[in-house]
Amino acid sequence: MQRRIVAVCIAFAFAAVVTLTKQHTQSTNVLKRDNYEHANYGNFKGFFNYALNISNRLASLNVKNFAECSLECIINAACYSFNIAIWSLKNSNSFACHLLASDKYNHSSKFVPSQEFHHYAFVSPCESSPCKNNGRCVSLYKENSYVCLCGDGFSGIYCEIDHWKQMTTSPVCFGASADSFGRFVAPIAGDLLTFKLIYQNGSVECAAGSSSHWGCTYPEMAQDHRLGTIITNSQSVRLLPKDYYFLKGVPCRSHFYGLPGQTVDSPELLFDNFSTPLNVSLGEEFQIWFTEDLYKCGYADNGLGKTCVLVFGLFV
Ligand SMILES: [Ca+2]
Repeated sequence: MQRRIVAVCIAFAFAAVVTLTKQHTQSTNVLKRDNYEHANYGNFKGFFNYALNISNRLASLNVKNFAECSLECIINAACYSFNIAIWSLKNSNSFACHLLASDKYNHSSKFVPSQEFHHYAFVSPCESSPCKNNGRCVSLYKENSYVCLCGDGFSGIYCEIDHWKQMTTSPVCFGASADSFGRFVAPIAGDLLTFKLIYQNGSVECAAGSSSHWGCTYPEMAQDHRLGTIITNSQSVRLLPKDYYFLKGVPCRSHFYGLPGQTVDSPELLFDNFSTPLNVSLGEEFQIWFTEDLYKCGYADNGLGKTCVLVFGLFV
């Protein structure tokens, strides 16, 4: 007869560690799934009145209690967390139990307060937020370890190496009319992948009452092509974004563009990458323009407001 050993440890948030054990299994790891020995265990941490609302639900069960839901998760090789109902189902002593194929570290935006569920996840080394600079932490539960997936411009085991260089020591401002472009010069030489502008203050206006950090909120503008802030060289020739991102075929509005993940009021404006890195020399000038001002297209109704930014460059 096959023997199944199951141990469940629960570390409640804001409470002492509680252990529910049928037969306790000593290990430093938080999770073991062994189909050969049928020895399974997992250490869970509870997040009360929270739920992970992701669509890839492995199973929706009705269980008698927390322990049953946790055991179902442990023995399901694809399960890494679960939501369990706070209240029992109507006219029943059972609780809804949702087994999930991922965790809150991979879906932090879907981890939300809940009046209906508590959330439980395997105790993770990602809980201490080891990945810097918005790097994504991926738990390796069986190894009791993790890896950091770094965003553009960062590297290192903890994404601690920052390849972004600040190119301006004080804010640069640009407006939307009267040739009110901003100007900055490269403080170092090197091969540049792209720029990003960090919003400081102010706004630009593409029409009366339509102001924003980077673009145009005029209602008739296409929703996905509303950005109008561009980087040029010292001759006012556009460098970024590349042609690909601009609206095609509509006079004047074809000077506006869309970039994935960027909106007219993003706290920063991250441009696309140069097709090949741009070789920049020390002291080389660049300009920041509002598109209607540069191309003299639809600029007459623009206000005099200016957006002020700090400029960063991503060097190879
Ligand atoms: Ca305008």
